[in-house]
Amino acid sequence: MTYLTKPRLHHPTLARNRVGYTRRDYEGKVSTLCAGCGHDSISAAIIQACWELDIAPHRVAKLSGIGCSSKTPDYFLGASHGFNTVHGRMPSVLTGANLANRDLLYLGVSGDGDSASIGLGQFAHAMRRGVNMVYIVENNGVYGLTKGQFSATADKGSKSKKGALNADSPVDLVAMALQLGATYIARGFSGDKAQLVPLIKGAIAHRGAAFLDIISPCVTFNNHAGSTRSYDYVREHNDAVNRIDFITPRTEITATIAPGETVDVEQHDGTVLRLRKLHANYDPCDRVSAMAHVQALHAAGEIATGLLYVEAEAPDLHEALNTSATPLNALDERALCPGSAVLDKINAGLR
Ligand SMILES: Cc1ncc(C[n+]2csc(CCOP(=O)(O)OP(=O)(O)O)c2C)c(N)n1
Ligand code: SF4
Ligand SMILES: [Mg+2]
Repeated sequence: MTYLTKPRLHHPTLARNRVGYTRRDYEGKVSTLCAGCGHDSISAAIIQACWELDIAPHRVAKLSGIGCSSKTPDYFLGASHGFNTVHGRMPSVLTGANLANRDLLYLGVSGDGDSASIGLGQFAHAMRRGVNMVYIVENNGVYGLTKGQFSATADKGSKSKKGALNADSPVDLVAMALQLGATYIARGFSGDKAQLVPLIKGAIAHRGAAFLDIISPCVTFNNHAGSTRSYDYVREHNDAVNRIDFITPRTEITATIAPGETVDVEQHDGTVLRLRKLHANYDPCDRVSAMAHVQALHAAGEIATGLLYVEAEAPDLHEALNTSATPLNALDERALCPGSAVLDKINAGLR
């Protein structure tokens, strides 16, 4: 096993963002994934989004499960907190960390095997609880790390590299996230960075459960004719419902756009998601019609991408549980252990 590190020196004139970091400060170790793997493009998009949003790397916690996709947090944000959990258990570890300290940005990175098979229950409960997080599934339709078995998201009728037919119906994580109550739901493609970076930025700015299903071809085991997750297939069937521009309060707006062509959705922090409509009747604020539209496109063999649903002013889990606004590690002993009189009161309230 090799652990390659990148040279620390960089050109002194590299641009710095508002918190003083260069783009290189958001990188991680050298990737050990196959050359051309879609997952590496997603890492690059995460790096770009965090650098452009001026997020200090030490304010981010990256969590993942097991798989090629779950290895990727090692390849970006090398100065952030990280936790590589066991297979399919990222969502519960992320939930616990978030409850202990709500001040960090929680970035969960998973695969279609990690989230749609062994971790399906964990995925579902993190969505329905509204955990404030960005949950990314790098979806290639196979278990890449264990040599290319069909995953639960593989389309019925699609073929493996050796020609075997997948007879099972797919788990559509976007449809599940819609049904379960996630409040920011998008689908992107690792091969379309111009679409992907603003989708990630919008998810970071969102408060609540943000889910990104990113089609990410596995060049080694699932990039052949007969696969519905190959670069060629996704390019030919990518049907974007909208194009998103992410606008911070300080962004200078230069383009003039005719009314009716765009919808602006303002999020709780003042950022605006400007959506240029590509499907005239698509309403990303209507959960039920979004579900019908996405499934109709899937039935027609198309892959709906773009910002599929957003509820801009969503409550998150902390609000529902009325938890302490101060991270647990910043509470003093008196607050953490307020004495037997308080305990007696709690016990009395439970009788
Ligand atoms: C408890 C457990 N069961 C099975 C495995 C074997 N295993 C490792 S990765 C993986 C699937 C990974 O697929 P996915 O999440 O889609 O990631 P990819 O490699 O495709 O990015 C499996 C089944 C494991 N590591 N742990
Ligand atoms: S096996 Fe597939 S998913 Fe894993 S690194 Fe290689 S191309 Fe990527
Ligand atoms: Mg996979």
